[in-house]
Amino acid sequence: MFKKILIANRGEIAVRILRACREMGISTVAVYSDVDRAALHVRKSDEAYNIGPAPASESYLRMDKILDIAKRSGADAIHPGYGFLSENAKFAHACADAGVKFIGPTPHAMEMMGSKTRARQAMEKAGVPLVPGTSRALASPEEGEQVAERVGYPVMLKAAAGGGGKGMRLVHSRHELRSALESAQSEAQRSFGDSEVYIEKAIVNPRHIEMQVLADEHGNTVWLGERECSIQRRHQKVLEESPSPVIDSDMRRRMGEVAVKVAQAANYTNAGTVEFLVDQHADQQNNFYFLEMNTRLQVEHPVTELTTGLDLVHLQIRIAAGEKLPFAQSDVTIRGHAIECRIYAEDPDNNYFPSPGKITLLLQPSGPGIRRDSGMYEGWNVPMDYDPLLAKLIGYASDREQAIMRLQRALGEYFVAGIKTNISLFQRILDDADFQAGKLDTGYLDRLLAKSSSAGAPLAPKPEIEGPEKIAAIAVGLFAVLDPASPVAKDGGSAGPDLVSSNWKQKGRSEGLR
Ligand code: MV4
Repeated sequence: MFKKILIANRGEIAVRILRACREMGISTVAVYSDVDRAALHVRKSDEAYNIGPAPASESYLRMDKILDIAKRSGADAIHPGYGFLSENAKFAHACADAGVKFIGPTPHAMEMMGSKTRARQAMEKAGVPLVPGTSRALASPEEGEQVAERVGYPVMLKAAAGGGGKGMRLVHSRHELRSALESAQSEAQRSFGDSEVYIEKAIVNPRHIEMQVLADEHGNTVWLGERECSIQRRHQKVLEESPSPVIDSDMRRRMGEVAVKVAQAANYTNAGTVEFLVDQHADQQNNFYFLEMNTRLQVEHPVTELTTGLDLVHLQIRIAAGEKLPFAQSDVTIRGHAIECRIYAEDPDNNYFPSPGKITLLLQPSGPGIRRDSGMYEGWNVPMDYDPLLAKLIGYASDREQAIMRLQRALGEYFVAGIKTNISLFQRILDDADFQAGKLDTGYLDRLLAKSSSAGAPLAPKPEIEGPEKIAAIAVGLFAVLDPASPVAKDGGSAGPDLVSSNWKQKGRSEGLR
């Protein structure tokens, strides 16, 4: 087993990985940028090293600096978390060259899944169900028109190097195709340095459902159940749950077996997620199609941990250390229901733009069936330089209804002052009749948000805390700000929460106007 692991990440996921290491008796090395000197992951690690200025390109994305710290600190493995270098095949290669184990799949598997056309070719060969379309770059608009006639409009143009929605174009008819192809190709070139674009039949209002897999380095691969990820906005997931309200045990098994087939066709090792689009037919059985495979631990992994009782980070580390999976597919049982809310530093009254600043008061939920994975603490300054995910609040219970009730209760206990958060959005989703009925697809959240804005004035946000508790919380916050001995009073305290760094807000605005 490894003695020391370097965590090449920040925020809640770095804390999550630190916890697993602590439980396993492995010492930890944190890395941090200039603005993260006081971050929670730095405080909780055994050793921490500065890796440069705030921009990720000068710190968390610097392979050379991170590998240098790994050598200097004597780390024998690196956990990349999600984002940053987690799906970078070059980095996985460089780790191997430096004699440090990369906790994740091989560079080969990462490369295959990084190219959506290569992945489609391999999966087609393996007999995995794909959305009808091409598995090669479109050579001309004429070829695009031919394929579109064959599979039927609407069609989706996608960048081979893409994923996550970038370089994607929905095309409704023949006369739109040529210009959509040109703009998709130039966006793909600008974003990825690769203009390759392919075509798929567009599934209208699909569900986005993904399957967790785990594979050891001895040829054993298992599936661990699905996560329903349809509630998202601008390709950013907001709430995920497991199991999906629309999948029965037969479809789950078929999807799980296809996901294992995908992993095996890629010679996949460690934790991975196979994404599917599920189309909805009122009259017939739902079809599912392979979309892409994410070659990392995902943000929403806790819902799978709760429904399977497994610790995915422990298992990732054990697999990377060369151990065999300690269980077989027949040992995996899925029990209960888990729902995750991604708590972001965002302003619900300002189109969910990022809202950085100092957390002046923080009251956090706990209690039965509640898990909280968080990277924030009272007095911490949320920087504007990274993804504004603050914490994940996960509700777990024996069934979906009770998981919803527990989350509603826990969200009411959350009190974050000094910055804006999207906590009120989750109260709305969990209170919504369509959500409660499990009527979800990838258009759900936009419809929910459109409902309140078309009703004129925005809905009054539900206060997180009511009555005397709220007054007490505000008083505590005021005293904290007024007390010169309080860490909260040191800087930004007198400026007030609404005057803190508008830099990020401006950045958010300019990106929103893109
Ligand atoms: C699609 C699709 C419909 N038909 N492909 C968006 C992100 C990228 N990973 C794939 N995406 C989609 N691909 C076909 N053939 C609809 C989407 C899509 C989507 C997928 C998952 C979650 C949210 C989404 C929101 C809009 C579009």
